[in-house]
Amino acid sequence: MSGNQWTKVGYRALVILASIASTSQGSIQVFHATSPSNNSASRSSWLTAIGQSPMYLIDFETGFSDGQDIHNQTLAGGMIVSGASNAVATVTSSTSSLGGSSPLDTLALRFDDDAELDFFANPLDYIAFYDINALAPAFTIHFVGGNSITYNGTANQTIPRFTGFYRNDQPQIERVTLVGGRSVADPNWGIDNIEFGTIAVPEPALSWLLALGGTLITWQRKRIRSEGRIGR
Ligand SMILES: [Ca+2]
Ligand SMILES: [Ca+2]
Repeated sequence: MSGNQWTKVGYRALVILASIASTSQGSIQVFHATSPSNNSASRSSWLTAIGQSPMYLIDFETGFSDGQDIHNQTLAGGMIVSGASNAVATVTSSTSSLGGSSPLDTLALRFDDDAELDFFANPLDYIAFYDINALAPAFTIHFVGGNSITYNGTANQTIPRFTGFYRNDQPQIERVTLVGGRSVADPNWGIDNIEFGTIAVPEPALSWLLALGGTLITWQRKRIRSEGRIGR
């Protein structure tokens, strides 16, 4: 190739790199295990993206009882699981009500026939679930301000599968709708280990105080120098 052709190749590579950078920056990030053996790696990538340990974990192990209906109850972090009028959101240890699959640890949340359940919480920066024996769950992420995106999970009828979301530079997440169950001819499924929270940003007042402190120190040093107390 001539020098001119190499220049064109280099330019195209730059354009491609720029487009990759812009797409990764401008949209929500989804971490979905491509196979159950990929759960741990997917969750690690999700943790790296959010940059912290999740603020809240609801794993249904402590403070819940087998058979407890949590539909419309307020859980840790203000989480409310809601849905259609016939919604069933019951804590279970039964593998038969999870299509033969086991909860993570002892207890999980069983959805049964529900076509749709909504997870409401205070606006969130990140949220993750393990779906259990779900044929093809669809996650719709609703952002503050009204926009939403839908992500279709892949079939997993055996081992729980991790799916995590990080809003990136999208508005905060105010609701997640999970659709599965009877609507995809899969009456037995559930979820476990809901992890969610917000990412703390520095308090404006604190940033302002730090800036003011820096200015005062600089001013004090200048004053001391001008008075000849240091630098001789
Ligand atoms: Ca559990
Ligand atoms: Ca199932």
